[in-house]
Amino acid sequence: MKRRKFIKNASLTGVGLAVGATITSCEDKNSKAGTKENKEAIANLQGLPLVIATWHVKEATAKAMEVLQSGGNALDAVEQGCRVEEANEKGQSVGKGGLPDRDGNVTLDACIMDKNGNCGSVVYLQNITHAVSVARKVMEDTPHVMLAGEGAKQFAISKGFQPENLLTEASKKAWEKWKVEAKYKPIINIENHDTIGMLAMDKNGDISGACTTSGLAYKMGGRVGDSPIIGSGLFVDNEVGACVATGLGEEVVKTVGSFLVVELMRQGKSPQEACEEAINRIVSKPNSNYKDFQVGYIAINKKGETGHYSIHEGFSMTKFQDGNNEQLMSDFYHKSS
Ligand code: SD4
Repeated sequence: MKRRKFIKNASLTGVGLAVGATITSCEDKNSKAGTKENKEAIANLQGLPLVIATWHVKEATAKAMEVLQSGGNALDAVEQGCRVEEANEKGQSVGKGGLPDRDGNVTLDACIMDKNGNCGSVVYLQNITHAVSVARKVMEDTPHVMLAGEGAKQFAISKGFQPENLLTEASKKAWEKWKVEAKYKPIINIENHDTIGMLAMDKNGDISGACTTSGLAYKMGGRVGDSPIIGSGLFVDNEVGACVATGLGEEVVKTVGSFLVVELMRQGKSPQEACEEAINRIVSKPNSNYKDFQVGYIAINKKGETGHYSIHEGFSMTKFQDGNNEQLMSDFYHKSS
């Protein structure tokens, strides 16, 4: 990963408030959220719209920003932004071209969540590139939250998605090489990673999020990670903020990571503090082998402040705000080898 610059700690440039405007703090949110005063404060926010995403995905954030600038809402933005990476065959941890499981099957996990707390998710989806859009259809067109495997695929086809082979030649070759030794060891940090989690705040101050991945390379057949699990891979509470996770999903699920980050922000922590605390929960577990795996979080609060933090060096967040689309290297927990 090319490290243009190391921007330590949180991005402190939250959404600016117009003179005289006040905004409900996380601490007293319960009493004021949804009030006329709060709505007026949000209407005065500057620095919107705003998009953040895991890893170095400037084309995806640019697409999301384009949607927002042309009047689209945060939900449309995160869906469209994630689709860019799903369609990118070079990205080997999401959508088409994703690395397969140990049996050679590419299986996708994705979810999406809107400002009203509605959500949709697909797990173990095969042969459909745009898992995030199928997740949105689950949210909008079914009474369910989650569809899995063949049911998810048939639902997608019934909605007009075209089945296709997602295993590209490059990913097939990588899998064949892996099969020679067939050692299963989660990779600690993947350079130029592209499993994508995205959060957007539109001009009205409303937040939505999405997450899409082909999961861990060479995972066991049937394995599902954190990414499609609401509260683990993604959580949005439009009155507080939102969080999305990346890295070793099993560890995120065990601590319900994204929900934890949002609840910490509800209690008054900044997005940066909340991400750091959620990483601390993982690394401070008894007998944690955190030296062997990576987890990263990005978060946004209702003031438009953002945070990002990981266990190991190498994680980054892409942020698009006020015309700047930039990759920000994350601070990290494990400083010495
Ligand atoms: C998973 N969390 O399936 C995903 C993979 C990922 O960075 O995000 N890798 O566990």
